[in-house]
Amino acid sequence: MVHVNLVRKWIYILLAFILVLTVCLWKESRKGFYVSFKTENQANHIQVKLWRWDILKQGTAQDKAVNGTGKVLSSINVSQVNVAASIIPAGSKLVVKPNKSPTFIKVWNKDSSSKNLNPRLQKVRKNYLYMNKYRVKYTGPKCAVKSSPEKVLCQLRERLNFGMITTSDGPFNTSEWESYLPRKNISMELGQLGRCAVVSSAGSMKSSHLGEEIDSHDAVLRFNGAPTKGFQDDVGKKTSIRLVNSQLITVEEQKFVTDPQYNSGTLIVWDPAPYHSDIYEWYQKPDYNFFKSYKQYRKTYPEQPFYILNPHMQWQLWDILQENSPEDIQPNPPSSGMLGIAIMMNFCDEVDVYEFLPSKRQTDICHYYQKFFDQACTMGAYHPLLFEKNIVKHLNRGTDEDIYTHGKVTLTGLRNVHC
Ligand code: NCC
Repeated sequence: MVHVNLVRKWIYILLAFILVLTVCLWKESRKGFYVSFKTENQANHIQVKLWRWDILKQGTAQDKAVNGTGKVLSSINVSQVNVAASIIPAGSKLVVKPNKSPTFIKVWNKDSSSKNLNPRLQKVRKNYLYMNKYRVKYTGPKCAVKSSPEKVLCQLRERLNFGMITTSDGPFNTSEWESYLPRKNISMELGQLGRCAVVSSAGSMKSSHLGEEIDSHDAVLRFNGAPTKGFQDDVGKKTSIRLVNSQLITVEEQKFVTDPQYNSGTLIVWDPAPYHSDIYEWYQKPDYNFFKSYKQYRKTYPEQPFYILNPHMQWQLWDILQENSPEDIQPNPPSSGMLGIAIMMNFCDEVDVYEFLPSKRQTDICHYYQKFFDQACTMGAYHPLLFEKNIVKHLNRGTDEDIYTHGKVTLTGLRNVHC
């Protein structure tokens, strides 16, 4: 009897021991550990907690993360490229744990390729390459690897002419044009700006609650018909500059002249021109003949500064995009978004760009102010948007977390760049 009790006692002790061991092991397996890795942004080392089960799934990801040997382009949709895609094997999960709850971070990959576009957009890009409407004859270098961010900033600073059309530009040298074109130089008009915001029109601006943050900037640039009224909470209400394309002011001429949303701030219009053509050639055959509505607007609102962007700038910028892309980019001018970013980099000390690189709110809804779905708005069809976004990601001084949560990138003003 004594013997049986002893055995029973030992069995209980053993069971208790196994239970404690199981609990300990379970607790241990829940603990993450830190792996410091470099994001694409050289300036940022972020502490990322890789959960052990992820590491177990992906083998020696920790080593790969640290020494960078796991460099792959993720096979997932480019718009959903994982922040870790360049350092952790495709398909693996990166868990960032700044607080308690793990979250997936997905941000734009600066090496996104046209292969990541959906088949329709790949076809559209090929068609534009074939059409070559603006007779692009690019003879400069095409870099398999982008130049360093510092070098790209120097290319922007040294090669872009941010001038607006004046009466000294060939066909505009008439008394009639003299009465329409603003007398004041745009640099004088805007002055030296400190912190600036560029607000993309993307659907992902919706529900962002970024309005207050955007309005806290010294100057805010918006595009085309992007409204603020009714959307203040998400996009703010300040408009210092509005960059419009010639299509908007020609096709929607009536609205452009009568809609009061265009009346605030400085207006700049741009029109696609033949590749590095002279101003005479462009003037005779603009993409959209916007001169009539420009004049009409100027007559109606003579006090509002309204400039015409010198068409040389679009192709100077395009050349830099092409030079820093390993594949052929659409031979069409950069989007208003990219032109506006470059313009603000010229006038401001620092530029925060919102939702040009999609945040966690990414959606196929084209604009925050319309219910229209098309992936082309984010990934590009006519404009080489994909390649523009690659460069902007490359130049970002902010964190990947800022992109993920606010769709925000921070760029250096060109006057602060020393080449
Ligand atoms: O759509 P759009 O651009 O006016 O948008 C302004 C800039 O915001 C960025 N954007 C927009 C939507 C989105 N989902 N992601 C983004 O990153 C882009 O950088 C974009 O340039 C243009 O560039 O001028 C464009 O203009 C429209 C249209 O002409 C105007 O809205 C006026 O109606 C073009 N759409 C069409 O022609 C149908 C668009 O291709 C480019």
